[in-house]
Amino acid sequence: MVPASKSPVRHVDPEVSKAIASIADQFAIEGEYLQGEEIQSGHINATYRATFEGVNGGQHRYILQRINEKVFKDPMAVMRNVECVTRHINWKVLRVKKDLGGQTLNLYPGRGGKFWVAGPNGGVWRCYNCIEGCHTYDIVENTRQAYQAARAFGSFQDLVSDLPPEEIEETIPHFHDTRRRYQRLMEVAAADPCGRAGSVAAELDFIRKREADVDRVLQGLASGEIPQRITHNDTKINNVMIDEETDEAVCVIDLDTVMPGSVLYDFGDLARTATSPAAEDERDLSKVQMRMPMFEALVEGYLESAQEFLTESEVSLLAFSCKLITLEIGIRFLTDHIEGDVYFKIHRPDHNLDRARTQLKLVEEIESRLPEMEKFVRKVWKGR
Ligand code: GN1
Ligand code: MG
Repeated sequence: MVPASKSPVRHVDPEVSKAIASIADQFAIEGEYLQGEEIQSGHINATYRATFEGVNGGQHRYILQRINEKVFKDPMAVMRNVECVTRHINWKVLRVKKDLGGQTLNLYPGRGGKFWVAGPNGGVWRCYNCIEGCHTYDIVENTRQAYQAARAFGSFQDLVSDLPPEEIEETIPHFHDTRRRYQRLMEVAAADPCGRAGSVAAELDFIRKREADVDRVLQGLASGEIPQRITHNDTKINNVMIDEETDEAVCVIDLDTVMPGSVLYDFGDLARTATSPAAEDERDLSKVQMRMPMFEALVEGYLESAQEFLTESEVSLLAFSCKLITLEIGIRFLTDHIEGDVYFKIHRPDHNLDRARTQLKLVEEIESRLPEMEKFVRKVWKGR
């Protein structure tokens, strides 16, 4: 049995399999289609893995993904960014970082000469190579995975650091604008379109008490104290492929939100998803914890690859960023619950509420450990 820590992959029924085959047919990939599976861990796009038998008998796997156009209002801008980022990373890995010879993400050309094709019912589909010999994890199993994932996201930030900013479009404006996220939650709660706000009064209250936190990084960005950089912006632990034998991080995936931002959001979101032993939607809140050994491994891995470019002001907010981003994602899940589940995919009733509660519990856990976390960051930073 696949342990719960690994992201689930599901068999699909014959009709869906046929649809996957016909989308795959439109991309320049070799061989005969054998089967399709659904990769279920993302909350936004629809993602499938297709297995093909090549002409000389070997099997090759590909990732087919439909961009969610409700979330990404301009899918072409997403594709332009992804093309630019994958090309740049491929160049840099080969010509600058000569040591990183591992697997990288590549788009396959499609019928019509673009890196995307239109689906039968509309929609924009693209095809990536499958990073082989790897898994993604929804829950970190050991400190090596945490260290490796953090080091990989630091390297990723380094790889994209010299992309021309004018080439990168803002695919979702104000993505990590925590003040706007906060305000939007309060507006939605006041409008209460589905009659759900009354039952989440305690959660709303919890968030109101932390209102001052939402401006801290934004103010630093506005004053220039915190540099704006090109960042990943969706650094969940399951967005890094980890070698199933060595636990080495091989490749960062999910490039749709690569945009100008702050490295703090990237580090914070990784800590949100890598420190707790509980799933993002765990209902038993007693399982939600901030595991210090995991946090420490993240700090060590991240500083290993990012210390060259990080500034003092960024490092001083690393621990706080874990609280901030967890609060932000809690706000977003709660907003979506009150609005009637219009943004994140759900798989059961009150799924977004469960996710929001898990985040808020983690915020509390992080708060109780924050001095310890800050002390550890300072120690590693000074000792480097
Ligand atoms: C979404 O697609 P996925 O699952 O990697 C979301 C992130 C959230 C995350 C919460 C474009 O990411 O911002 O942090 O869910 N992506 C978008 O799990 O909104
Ligand atoms: Mg993802």
